Amino acid sequence: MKIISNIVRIKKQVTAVVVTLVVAQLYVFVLPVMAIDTGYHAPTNVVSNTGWVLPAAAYNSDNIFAIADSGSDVVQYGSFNFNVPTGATIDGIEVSVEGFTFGVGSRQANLSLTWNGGASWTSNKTTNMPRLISSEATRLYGQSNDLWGRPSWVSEDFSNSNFRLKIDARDATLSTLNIDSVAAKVYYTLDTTAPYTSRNVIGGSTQYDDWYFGSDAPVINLTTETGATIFWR
Ligand SMILES: [Ca+2]
Ligand SMILES: [Ca+2]
Repeated sequence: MKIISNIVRIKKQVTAVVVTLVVAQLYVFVLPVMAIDTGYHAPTNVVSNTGWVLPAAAYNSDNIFAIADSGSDVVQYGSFNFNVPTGATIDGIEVSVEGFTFGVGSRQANLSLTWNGGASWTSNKTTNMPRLISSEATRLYGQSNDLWGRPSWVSEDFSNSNFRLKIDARDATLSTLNIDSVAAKVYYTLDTTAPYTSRNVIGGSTQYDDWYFGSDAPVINLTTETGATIFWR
């Protein structure tokens, strides 16, 4: 009896695990909002520069460095080529900096962002890049829920004409700030709640190419039962 009882108990546990997995999968599919990020985008333009040596070297991680080495070094990077969908809710912005500080002193920088072509700037975030005596490192500033002091952003703020990253490395010391690469990532949420459009499908296979998933435009083949209804915006 005890053996049978244990088997029954094990069966119940296995069933519970299977049910949990099925529920978890369904939850993913019916989630009403979609949290997404753009992935890291590197700048492709030096909009303005005072004092930095080789500022464009920060476009790529290749151990060729943009260098701040004097008292007036300020650079503005632009043209990140973001494609944030219109109407998305902006959740956060993250900036990645790869590099190190070197020499007498510890030159760091203030990072700030503009959303209107340089007319206004966010609050600063001060870097904490390591000294070369250890090694270079990639460090992150901002995160998935950090709006850099602004109450909100809109997708248009990330256009190439509006969005820039400023790196202000003015410092009186003899140390240098050496940056191998910079990049930025935008976290956003797509509104997948109403209003939806619905369509009754006659049946068979129907192809639609007007689905909207961020920057992609996938073609999705739908095969439905006669009488099924699909919803989209
Ligand atoms: Ca490197
Ligand atoms: Ca580089």
